[in-house]
Amino acid sequence: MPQKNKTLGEFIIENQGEFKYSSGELSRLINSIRLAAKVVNHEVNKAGLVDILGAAGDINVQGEDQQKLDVFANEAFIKTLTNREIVCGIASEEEDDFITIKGRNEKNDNKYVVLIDPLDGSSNIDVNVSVGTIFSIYRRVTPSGTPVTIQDFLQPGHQQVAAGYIIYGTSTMIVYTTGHGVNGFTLNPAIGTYYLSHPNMKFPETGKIYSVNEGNYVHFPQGVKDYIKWCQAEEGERPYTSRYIGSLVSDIHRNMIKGGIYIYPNTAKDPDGKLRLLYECNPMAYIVEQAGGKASNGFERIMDIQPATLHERVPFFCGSKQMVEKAETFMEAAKS
Ligand code: AHM
Ligand code: MG
Repeated sequence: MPQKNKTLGEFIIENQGEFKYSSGELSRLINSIRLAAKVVNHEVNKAGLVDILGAAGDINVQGEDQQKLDVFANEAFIKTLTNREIVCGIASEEEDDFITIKGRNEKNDNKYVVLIDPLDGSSNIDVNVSVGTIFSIYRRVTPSGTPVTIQDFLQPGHQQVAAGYIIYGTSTMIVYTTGHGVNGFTLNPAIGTYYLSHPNMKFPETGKIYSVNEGNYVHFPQGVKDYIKWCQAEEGERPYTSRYIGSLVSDIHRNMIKGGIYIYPNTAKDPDGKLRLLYECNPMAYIVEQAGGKASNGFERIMDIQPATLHERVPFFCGSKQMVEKAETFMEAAKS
């Protein structure tokens, strides 16, 4: 049982043994993500000064181009993971194709691939509303000593060895799992250290919050429309409360603490939904399940879907177990 007042660094070292392949590599990898997250956090916190310091696309005083934050975050994570030579490949929501990393002496002998959404919640970046980073880690399936292939990235979510998110909110937090529950660490910006603030996070079995972009209501499948109407009906604990930030990480983080459901369904316009299976849904599903919640596409478990392409999208229903199960009953009933 994790203790409070512990730093993330101490926690990683102490829990290294829990991981079945423990060789220190996964710990080093999570350490690198922790480092890159601090760099991105620093940049995200400066975003409000953009009018003073110059907007994306401008030239700054050093004569360098100002970057958009999502491009900055993408480069920060890729650079940190590449320089430390601990992964054999990276796939990013911001890149068309995966990146091969040969590693020490070009031996291609690193074990892990990382899939990352470097800065999610893009519509919130310029308006001082929380955004997040989402990451997912797998062991490669192709033999060590050879360059990674697409097969190393197209693994179903249940093969993840770790997943996490960083939330750049009123405070900055890292929340992650290696398959032994979920723990959250809050950054003390004065000294640049993350402290274990949310040990052993658990999704409440049920809740009163539903999070969905109701502006798309007319395009939703009938099952989702029916579920929303049920959430709004006056009976027992209902009507529920609607809360939608439009930042997946923040919406799910809040729901994990308070109890709730997040839905991004398929719509008439987007028949596969909006969210990406590999960069957004699988890592969030792993965290949510590890916290006792549930994640599905409305019919089947997200982490059992066999991905076919790197950037594929999937409808996403995720949150308190009983709420997701209820939504699924509406989806099933409206199927015929
Ligand atoms: P992004 O990867 O372009 O940032 O999009 C993902 C985001 C999620 O964080 C959020 O839940 C959703 O898109 C919001 O979409 P919408 O504005 O359509 O409601
Ligand atoms: Mg995204």
